[in-house]
Amino acid sequence: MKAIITPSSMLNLDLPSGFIWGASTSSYQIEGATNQDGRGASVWDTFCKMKDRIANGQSGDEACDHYHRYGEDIRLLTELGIQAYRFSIAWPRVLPHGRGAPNEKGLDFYDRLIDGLLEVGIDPCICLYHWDLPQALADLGGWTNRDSRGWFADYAMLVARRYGDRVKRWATFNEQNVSTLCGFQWGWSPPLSTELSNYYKAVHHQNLAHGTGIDVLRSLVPNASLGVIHNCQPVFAQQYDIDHQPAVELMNTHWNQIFPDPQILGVYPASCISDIEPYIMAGDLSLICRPLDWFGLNYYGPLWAKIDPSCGLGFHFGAFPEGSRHSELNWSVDPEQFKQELLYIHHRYNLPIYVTENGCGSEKEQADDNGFVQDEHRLNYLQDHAVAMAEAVHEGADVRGYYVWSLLDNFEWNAGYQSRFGIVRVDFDTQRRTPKASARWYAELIEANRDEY
Ligand code: IFM
Repeated sequence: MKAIITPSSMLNLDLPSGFIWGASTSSYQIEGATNQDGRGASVWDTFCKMKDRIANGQSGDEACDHYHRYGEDIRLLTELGIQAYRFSIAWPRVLPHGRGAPNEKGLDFYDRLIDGLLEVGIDPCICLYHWDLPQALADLGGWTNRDSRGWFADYAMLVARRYGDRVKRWATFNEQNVSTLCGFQWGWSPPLSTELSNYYKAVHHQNLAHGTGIDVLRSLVPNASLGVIHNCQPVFAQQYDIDHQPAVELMNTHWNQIFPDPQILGVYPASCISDIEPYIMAGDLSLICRPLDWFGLNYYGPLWAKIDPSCGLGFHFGAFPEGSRHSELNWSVDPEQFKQELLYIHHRYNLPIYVTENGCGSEKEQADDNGFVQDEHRLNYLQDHAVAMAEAVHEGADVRGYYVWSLLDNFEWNAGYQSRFGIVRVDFDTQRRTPKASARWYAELIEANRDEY
């Protein structure tokens, strides 16, 4: 193993040539303009209108107003020296009813964004689905309807034809585990279902949509680099309590494996196959398991699992051991586990890895009179994880790039605007953007480790 590198602001990580440094965002969390230029409603627009679902009754209606301020956001990316930018397309902005007539003004918006990025040499990476399903499709059963595979394929075709001449890096889905567990099992997010049959249908149909989406992108985007983004974390029994050990296997199946295993290995985990079998038709696995160019890993920290008979799958999030490292949001923090996870994903799936999200949230940070935030906690988190990633690379993990979550403070789903993940502060009254200490640090890190590719 190569020696590492005392943490300092000018950290030299000794990464392979061609390594890219990026930032990630998602459509509903930053765009705003939910009622403008013909955009249709998404399930999150509907959900945010429900009473007591989102902290302080907030919504993504305005968010970071990125729809109008994308030019300023591209300038920010440039000032920070960021080489690659991952964003998602809002499906209902380009297809207001989810299928049928496209919305030219919505398509134009992403043209402007992509062209603006390319003009300043930033590599765009499009994620097709970051949870904002068109409400019109949800009204037809959404992901519980097997037709969702075809809806997704048609949407992928529309945007691949439109942007595939300029955008080469594409992902089908972001964190299918989170959206299906929270939406179809734990009743936290749309469509608020807790029925097991709906959960298994949604899982299988999203897997089918992924495989079909990959085929569509492969056939329409010349020189495409295609992947999928998964939130995989190491799992331990709550507070290392042996009684909760059975929850670890459950969480590994449903959080970590139920999507990547069929997509990359061509099989569902043995522990859930009998539950999902009723929804599998002949040929489905070969539709799901399509060749990929990379694995997108979103890593935040270890998960602690507990047995919970009150929910259908029988497990839930448990508590981390007292006194262990955690963020201001009480998320478990352990950079060594990041290194282990990268090595594990490398060996299990044997694909180049991009870290497509890594970041640290807070509900406590305060800006000074100039809007500046001295976010030491985030800076330390990012630095420790950058070192852990480099160690994983030096031990053999094929990691090709890193995208911080997130460029901007944004709409953090059920937590509204009270949880902030940005390296750039957004004042939501004025929409003023101010890079935080972590953004300055990230810019220095990129400068010290950049490779022109
Ligand atoms: O904000 C989310 C993002 O949408 C998906 N990954 C985790 C982030 C932080 O919670």
